[in-house]
Amino acid sequence: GRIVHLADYRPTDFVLERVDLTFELDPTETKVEARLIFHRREGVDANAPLILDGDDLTMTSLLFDQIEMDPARYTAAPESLVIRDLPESVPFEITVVTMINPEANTQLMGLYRSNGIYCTQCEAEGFRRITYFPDRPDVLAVYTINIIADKAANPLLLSNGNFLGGAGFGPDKHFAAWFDPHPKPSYLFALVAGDLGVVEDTFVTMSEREVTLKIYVEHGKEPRAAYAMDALKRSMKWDEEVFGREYDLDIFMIVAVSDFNMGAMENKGLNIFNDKYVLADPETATDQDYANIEAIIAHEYFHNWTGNRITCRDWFQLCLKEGLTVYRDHEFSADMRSRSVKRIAEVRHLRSEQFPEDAGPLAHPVRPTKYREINNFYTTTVYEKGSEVTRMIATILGRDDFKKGMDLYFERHDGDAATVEDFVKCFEDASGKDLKQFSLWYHQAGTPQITVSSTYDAGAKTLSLSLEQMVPATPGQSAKEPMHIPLRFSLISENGAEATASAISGGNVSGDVLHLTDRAQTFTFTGIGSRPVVSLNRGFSAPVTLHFSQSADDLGHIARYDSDLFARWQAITDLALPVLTDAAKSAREGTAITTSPAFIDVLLAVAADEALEPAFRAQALSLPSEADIARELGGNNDPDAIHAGRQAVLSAIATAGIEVFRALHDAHSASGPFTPDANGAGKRGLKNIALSFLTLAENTPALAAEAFARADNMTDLSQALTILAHRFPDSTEAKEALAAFETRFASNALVLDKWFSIQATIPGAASLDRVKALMGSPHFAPTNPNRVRSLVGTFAFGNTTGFNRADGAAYGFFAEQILAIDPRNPQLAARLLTALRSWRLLEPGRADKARTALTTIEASTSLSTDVRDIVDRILK
Ligand code: B3K
Ligand code: ZN
Repeated sequence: GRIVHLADYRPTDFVLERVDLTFELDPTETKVEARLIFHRREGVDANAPLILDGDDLTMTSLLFDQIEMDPARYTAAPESLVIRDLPESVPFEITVVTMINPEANTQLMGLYRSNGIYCTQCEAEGFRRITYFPDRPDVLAVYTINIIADKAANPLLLSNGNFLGGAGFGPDKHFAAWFDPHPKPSYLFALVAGDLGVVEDTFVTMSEREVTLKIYVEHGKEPRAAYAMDALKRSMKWDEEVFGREYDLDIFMIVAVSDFNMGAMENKGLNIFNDKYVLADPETATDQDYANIEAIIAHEYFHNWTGNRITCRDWFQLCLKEGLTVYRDHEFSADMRSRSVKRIAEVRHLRSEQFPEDAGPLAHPVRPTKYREINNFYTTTVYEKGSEVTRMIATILGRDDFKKGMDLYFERHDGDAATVEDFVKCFEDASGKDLKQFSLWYHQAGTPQITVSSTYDAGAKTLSLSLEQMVPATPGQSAKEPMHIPLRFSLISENGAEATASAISGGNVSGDVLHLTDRAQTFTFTGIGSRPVVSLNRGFSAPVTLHFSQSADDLGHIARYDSDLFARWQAITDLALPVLTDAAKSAREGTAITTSPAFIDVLLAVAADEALEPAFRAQALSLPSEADIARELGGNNDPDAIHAGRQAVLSAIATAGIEVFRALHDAHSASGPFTPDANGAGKRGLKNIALSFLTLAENTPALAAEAFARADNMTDLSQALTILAHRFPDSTEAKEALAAFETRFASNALVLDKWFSIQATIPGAASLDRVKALMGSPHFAPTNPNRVRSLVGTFAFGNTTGFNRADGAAYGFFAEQILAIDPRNPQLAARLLTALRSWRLLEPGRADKARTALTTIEASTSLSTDVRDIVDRILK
């Protein structure tokens, strides 16, 4: 594939006015007739041909204004259709018929079949696998869809918009017609046909219109869609209340399918979901599953305004819909659950996924300027960092001006294919603030590093805070400009109160936000009576890394007294990291591992503090991950030493806190009837982490085996199984529990994904053989993305010691898997391959072996553009 540049953007030569599609569905020979009405855009050369995109298409007929087209006037190839000699100004109609094979579509892009259900995935460029089309997001049109299919096998025929009508068609077939009045780009087209069960409800909008809500799932699974329906209704209400956005069709449908490349897709009025993010009940779904379902249902629903009503001009603007919509779903979940705990989880995720991306060979700006394969740009940078950039706009503008800016955006750009500049301009116009320097967040890749030091002058009663920012070099961007970084802060006095300053100099501080805009700046606060503790980047107001050597006493003070729970959690993390990196170094050198008693004291005090919500305490007790420690160490890393060091620290905490953990475990064990809300989840979270520490302290599988036997919900059951399998993999208890779990859930593929993942993440070199053996399990299916991700993906992304075993055998296995998956499903293969993106941070022996595996992949002559793009960039 060639490289696409943002700078080359120009509008199409022809304007598409209408789209009428007729599908005659057949598992292997589906006929698609597309009637497209175009006119030449004003000012375009009268000789310019019409160029339509295709991907692997076979055309069987082409009409011009209903008459067969002279073959001299067009060139049809699998990847394009070029038509010449077209009218200079009058509209004309092209009717093109293509034949496609949904059954053979293993890429899961375009029209395919999943478990006997016809479904589509068109974002980003899947529509061109259905028919020839100007397949780009700035071509908006009104669609009418006719679907003809065998009636017995496909009682259900769905597409976007409102249902127009249906009838019988010949002896065995029937048809349905749908009309979507909202102009949309082709990537939002959807079609579903098959036989599914349905859960139905209604929602009355703020202007009192009744909307029919339908969630389609496999027959028999209807009860497991209840939570998704509840989340949908809460999302609709929240978007009205918080963003003033009302739904705009008579019906909103969600269809759950079992073969899907990602989480879900926001097709207008007809969202298609990976069934993993729809189906839930206490017996089969964990608290994390419930939280994910709530967030993803909301995310796709919110796209109706941020993505669909206002779409992207081109794919470089992807963060315009994704970053903004992630921000919206984060805010929704924060309102539905605990705001601080949600923020902690977001930041953990950002640090473990986005920071490594931004620091490695795949780093790119939130708004990239070039791509080779757009599907490789649905990244955590575009999504999560994009959300953080939106959050910073809200921080800089304040609540009211942010709301005005959003309202202006909806008013000014409804019906548009917009750009990031359009978006930012709305906030500038609404607030009168200049966001020019701030916009660098969209253009400069890399996580800003901020070095901080503070000096208190008791005589002068001043506190000086010196900050210096550095944005690291990233691929294609060696020199960076200073950014506008909004840092929420507080000065906490000895008694825990917030200190106030009489005057501030050296930079712009508004309210509790300090605006760092120069490369280096010293802010001086006067009138400070005693030395305060500085709490900086509260709530993680900016996605940066702080280098601020605060004393353990100061961090302990924040951990105990800060009124911002996020800052308390951050202080605990800052206390933990040096302990964990020291432990890793000791493990590497073979010297004794010591843990700071002061750190353990703070941690146990937080754990036992009944004034703090359980979910917060559970977060505090979940120490930084092995990947976090690796990032902190910064290079030449030995995953075995990191693991051993971390385990030693966990054991020391467990031993010191055994009574605390026993009390927590017992207090929350009889939790009463299951509720999936944040409160119930928080209690289970705390109980289960207490169980894992207790198990460490006692070093026997007995407690976890008991918990496994007693569990009445999937969270407790899978946690107990994880403890058994990860800590005592060879014990009878672990083996029996794994076997019991497999038997009990033999017919539930989504639950067995947990069984695969738990086993794939058992630490140690032996896990490679386990993963290989599991690939032979009758429950495994190499063509199903969820199965592949839960086994191979979890192993590569989540098992640092197993995947990085010193002999490099797992890298070799991984390369084989990538090469086997790629011909079937390039998107899946490319996504998995990013697991090797941080290979350069490994110690030389492992790095060498990882490079060999990558070179093997690179040497293949038949790679997809997707995998070629990733492997080339990772190796560069
Ligand atoms: N917009 C889709 C993602 C499409 C990915 C295409 N490779 C889901 C979402 O972000 O809501
Ligand atoms: Zn999205």
